[in-house]
Amino acid sequence: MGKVALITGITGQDGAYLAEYLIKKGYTVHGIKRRSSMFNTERIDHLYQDPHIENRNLILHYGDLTDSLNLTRIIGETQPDEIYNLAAMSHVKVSFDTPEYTANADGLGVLRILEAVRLLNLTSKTRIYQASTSELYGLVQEVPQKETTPFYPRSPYAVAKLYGYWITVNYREAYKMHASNGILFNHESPLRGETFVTRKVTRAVSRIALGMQDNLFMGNLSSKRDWGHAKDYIKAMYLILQQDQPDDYVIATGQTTTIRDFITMSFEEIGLGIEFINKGVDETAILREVNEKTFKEKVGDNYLEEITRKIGKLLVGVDPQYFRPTEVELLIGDASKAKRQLGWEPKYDLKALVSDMISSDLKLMKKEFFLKSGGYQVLNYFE
Ligand code: NAP
Ligand code: F7E
Repeated sequence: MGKVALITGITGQDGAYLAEYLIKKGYTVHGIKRRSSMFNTERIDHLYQDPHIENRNLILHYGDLTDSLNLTRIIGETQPDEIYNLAAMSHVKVSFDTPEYTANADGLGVLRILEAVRLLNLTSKTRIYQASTSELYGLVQEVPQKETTPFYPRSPYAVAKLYGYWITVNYREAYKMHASNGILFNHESPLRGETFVTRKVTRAVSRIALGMQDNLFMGNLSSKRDWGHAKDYIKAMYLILQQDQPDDYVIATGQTTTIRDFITMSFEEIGLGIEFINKGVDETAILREVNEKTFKEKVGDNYLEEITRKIGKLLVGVDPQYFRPTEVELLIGDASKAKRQLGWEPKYDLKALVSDMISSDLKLMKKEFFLKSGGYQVLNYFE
């Protein structure tokens, strides 16, 4: 019999990669999914199995981190060996607009899971992974940040996650539960939500290349992030729960990059050279050159003429609506402990991550472009 895992947030970026990873390892995976007016299972559709299939290895349950009765019932019914608590209102900027809900889901939600495991007498069976975050370091007190660096959260999201972090440590100490925190630094992928900065950029760069959009407006271009690939980071989650002893680990690449440089790298990936000029809210980026060979190879001959006409034009501007009331200016993690104790090592560097995201978004945008233009009419014609 393989192990049983329960993943909250299975419809999210990490949940989708982790579900696939665990199923490949022979797990039966139960996932908690919020009810919404549409399916919202795009990221896991390739793993979905009809409920009439015997011995399914992916089973979805409706649930919500704000509903303790429902969480307790699902945990009781599924009796998981491992719980990965990935569900959260995960957008830092949005947490300033929905602070109470964020505290409820991201803070109290963690307590609901820990307490359900305790009340169901599963403390010696069920191991728990809590999705903690580098946002806990906020106004950083040390560079680079490691497990012993003091926290200084800078958003309602980070403050809620601070409660989640400490309640996990408390249940571990009070009830001897195998409950661990992964303090993960930013991790991205083609499955990243469209409003996080990396995906916003790779989508926009792809659309600009295809002539679907003229330019892109951003917030703080100077903040620095330590970006890894989600595919590498979900492996660390798994490794954390395979240890004999529960513990807390920083997961990071140890490299940090400004948003500005991430944008430059993304345009470079398809052969477009941009230059940033001016400062503050007046900062813009202009298209300076097109490397025809790279552009043709990555995007296609058809789009070359139009992009060449954009040389000298504005591609990136700043819009203060994307600024945050309090910003996290710098994050860079030291994952030595995870490397040493878990044997964790990331495979992707930032260049490989950008390349993966751009190539995926170019494919997606070409499909959208096709459907919105002639392709749509052709499809209609056959309906
Ligand atoms: P994500 O793509 O935003 O996914 C979040 C998941 O949580 C989605 O499945 C979402 O469901 C679900 N969810 C939100 N509120 C819920 C609620 N009240 N009840 C049940 N489910 C709820 O986030 P991610 O990037 O995969 O991140 C996974 C976890 O790691 C999150 O806890 C995040 O805060 C944390 N984290 C992320 C990073 C990162 O860089 N990605 C770094 C450190 C920590 P819907 O699909 O219905 O919205
Ligand atoms: O912002 C700046 C923004 O929203 C990164 C979540 O997964 O990682 C994520 O939180 C930086 C910030 O991620 C735009 O001000 C500039 O400095 O991609 P982000 P985040 O806030 O770091 C942590 C580890 C988590 O735990 C969270 O769940 O980019 N920025 N211009 C912008 N950010 C966005 N979203 N949009 C912009 O236009």
